Amino acid sequence: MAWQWRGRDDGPQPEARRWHQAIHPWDAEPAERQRLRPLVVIGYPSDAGVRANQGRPGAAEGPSALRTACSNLPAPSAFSLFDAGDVSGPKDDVLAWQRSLAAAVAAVRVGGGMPIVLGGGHDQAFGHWLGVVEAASKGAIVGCINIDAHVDMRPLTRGHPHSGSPFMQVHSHSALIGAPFRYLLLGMQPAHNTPALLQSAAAHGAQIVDADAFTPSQESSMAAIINRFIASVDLLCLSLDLDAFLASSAPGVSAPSPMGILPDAMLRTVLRRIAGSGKVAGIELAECSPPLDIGGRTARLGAALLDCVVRALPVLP
Ligand SMILES: [Mn+2]
Repeated sequence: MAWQWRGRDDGPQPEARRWHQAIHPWDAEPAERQRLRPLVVIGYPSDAGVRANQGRPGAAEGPSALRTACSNLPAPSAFSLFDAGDVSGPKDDVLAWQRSLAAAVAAVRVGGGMPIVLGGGHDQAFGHWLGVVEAASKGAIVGCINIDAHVDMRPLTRGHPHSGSPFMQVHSHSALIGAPFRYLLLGMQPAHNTPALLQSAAAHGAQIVDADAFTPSQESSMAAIINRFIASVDLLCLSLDLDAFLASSAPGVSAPSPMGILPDAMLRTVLRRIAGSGKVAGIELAECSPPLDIGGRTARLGAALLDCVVRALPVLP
């Protein structure tokens, strides 16, 4: 993978630096890692799961567009930045891609870093979660908060995972290892999920909050739901599916949401509440599809979401 980080250069002083000036390969010298908590980018350049879910392809190009969009973000002063490169897998073998991502995420966790997965089809969410579980101490409860228009708990297709099934895989694997299933979905669009899918997800233990809750009058009940969920887990994977957002803000996704949530102050409050909990063990941006984007705005939204989350992360792990 060629180095993709380049952008505007306002000089080397710390307060003028941008991501592209601060970021290093993850195999850089360990001394640099120890000074500040490392945030480590991992690319998941696959739309195999999207194609298997009959979606519009293009998310394989997501990681490079997101790196470009993040290049000019102001560099955080409280964290060091690294790029561990892209994971890979056989073209259509979604499970192999997920396993490859899990190994990369686990390696970053073991190395003391916070993985930031740039995707890629939302099937990545299972690999992300699995990697955090594999690196966590035995018995740790690893929950998922997913901001998404869709429940993403469809059954597998003849045993094969796809971009609509990652949290069903999290459920199955949790049962396999005897761990409780903790999944909170925020931003669900009733128009994009049948009652059967919603009932099935709820019966499996998913907590579902629909998009209408993203309004100031619901802020305190939303805060209570999020706080209660966070109290029920030891660690959290934060999944941000760009198709949760209003299609004019995020046209570059397989399945745009004409009535999606706004990337407004309410959303930022929710992101800060989650990130500020101190339990976030991994962050992912999913479904960025550059061939379907308009002027790069979806990738730029992804970068802005990441900036908001990173600013709210506690400095100490
Ligand atoms: Mn999704």
